[in-house]
Amino acid sequence: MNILICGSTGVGKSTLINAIGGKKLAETSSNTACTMKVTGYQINGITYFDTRGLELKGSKEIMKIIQSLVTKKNSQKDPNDYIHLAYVCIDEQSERYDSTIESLVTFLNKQMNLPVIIILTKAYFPGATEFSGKLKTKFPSCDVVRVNSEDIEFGDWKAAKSGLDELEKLTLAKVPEAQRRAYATVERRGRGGLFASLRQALFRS
Ligand SMILES: Nc1nc2c(ncn2[C@@H]2O[C@H](COP(=O)(O)OP(=O)(O)OP(=O)(O)O)[C@@H](O)[C@H]2O)c(=O)[nH]1
Ligand SMILES: [Mg+2]
Repeated sequence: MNILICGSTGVGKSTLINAIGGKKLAETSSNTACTMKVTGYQINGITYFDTRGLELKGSKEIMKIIQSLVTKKNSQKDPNDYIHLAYVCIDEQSERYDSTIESLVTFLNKQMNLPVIIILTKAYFPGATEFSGKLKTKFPSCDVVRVNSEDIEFGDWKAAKSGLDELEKLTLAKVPEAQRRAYATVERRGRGGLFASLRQALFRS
């Protein structure tokens, strides 16, 4: 299973990978754009692809890189090599997403037929669910989960890591759908081979 992780710069894509892996795998930075090229990290049988963040300047160029990566991967013969699921990260504290993020979600979910989980990172405050509610309404075909990937403290105030168990459960629940969609993409390209009709029957949703 391959998962693509994308979103704006500094939202916490690499920090999320480190939280999932339980150790420092990817470089992170609190003040500059950090991840510059796509890197795959294997954690418990899943490959997570960390990508360069969409920056205000140059977001179109980075968007193109992500689009061509997914298009290339999902044109391969073997559906096991596809990107099967996308995590689109949005910083909950910013309470905003721009039109590039909207286009990215549409590209992944509609054009590439991938299940998309929108991850609200830096979700420090358990009761603050207004923004996630807005996103659920805006992107009804995506799941939305709130995650705090790192413990944080500021004076007397503390927020512990949270949401990672929920993300794991949600990801597990998405596996059959992700597989079905990958096979459906192969079918559409006419590369179904001998068992094409069997697959069609099995995976018809
Ligand atoms: N407490 C807390 N800090 C976070 C979280 N996500 C990211 N951070 C912090 O935010 C900063 C940026 O995180 P990165 O993981 O480097 O962000 P990125 O999305 O990979 O950024 P680029 O590689 O530049 O695109 C780091 O200082 C992290 O420690 C989170 O969920 N909780
Ligand atoms: Mg990064």
